[in-house]
Amino acid sequence: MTRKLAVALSPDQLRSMLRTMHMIRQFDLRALDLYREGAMRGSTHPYIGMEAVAVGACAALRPADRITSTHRGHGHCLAKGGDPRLMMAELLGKATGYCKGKGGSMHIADVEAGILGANGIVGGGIGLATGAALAAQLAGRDDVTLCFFGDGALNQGVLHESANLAAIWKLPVVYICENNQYAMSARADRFTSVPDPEVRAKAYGFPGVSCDGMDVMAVYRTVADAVARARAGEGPSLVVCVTYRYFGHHVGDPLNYRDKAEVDAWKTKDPIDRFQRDLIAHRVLTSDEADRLAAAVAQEIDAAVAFAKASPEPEADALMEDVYA
Ligand SMILES: Cc1ncc(C[n+]2csc(CCOP(=O)(O)OP(=O)(O)O)c2C)c(N)n1
Repeated sequence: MTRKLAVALSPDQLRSMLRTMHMIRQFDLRALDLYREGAMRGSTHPYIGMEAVAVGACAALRPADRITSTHRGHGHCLAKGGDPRLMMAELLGKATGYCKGKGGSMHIADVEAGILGANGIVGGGIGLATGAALAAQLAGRDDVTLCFFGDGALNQGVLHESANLAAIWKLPVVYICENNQYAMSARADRFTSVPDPEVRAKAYGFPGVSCDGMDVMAVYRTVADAVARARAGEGPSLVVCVTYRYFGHHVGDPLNYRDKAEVDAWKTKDPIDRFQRDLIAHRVLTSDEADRLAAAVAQEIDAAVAFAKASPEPEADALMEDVYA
């Protein structure tokens, strides 16, 4: 039996979501290669395995809506419409990158596209998202801000202060906790007081729900409800997406804190395979079309890497440009 698809989404939108999930996976696989071959400095935190969260959540948005992201931010950026060429150039520290090569993987932002920035500070996006929602409310706009953060950030004090204010002022923000089971090498059940952190929303007087973060349609439906509520002026929500990262915390993680059987068990729920199977079963695309779509994404990633590699380094004179407003 096939599972229900979201009626609110057209076949074109569903195909585009599958395409973006492939894009995120291939982008991050390539980022790992670039790091290992020495083309990239700093670090990279792969989003692989978690694609359904960013794509399902951003499918519930309008172009004028905003997001804040995390240190694991490539997926959020691509799901909100980020250009893989400018992202790849930023990873390689090139002048053509989103931040002219000064930000790198953890600071990609495109304010005009509503991507208010990745963030190296755990929980750093929470205050920004709440402020963006306040700005929208004060300006009388009806845009909504999605705030992505991890299960580790769930215990940062800024969430308490922000959630309380957002509740009092009924701000149009949706807090999306990506529970990928670990914060660095620590298991979420060892540092979070409750197994189902969505219950914490009750303390602020707004809804808290969890969903299967390996199922893009489940994420879409859950976040779409929260976004509709926020847009209608009814205030914030907390959505916990239960998911998993297939790779280490970052590219250099020795991964000595979890066993292969656990990883293999999560991979049987792979969000891309699952969505692709559902779309084929619902005749949204054929399996040949799915193969062609993945191949076209691979070409786009190749082109992004070629663009980044051929781009110039920033000039030394530009060092202080854009640093102070
Ligand atoms: C304020 C702050 N504390 C600690 C760190 C170091 N640090 C970087 S990522 C990370 C784990 C974050 O875990 P989580 O929020 O669950 O996100 P995930 O990496 O699982 O996506 C930590 C502790 C940091 N960058 N910022």
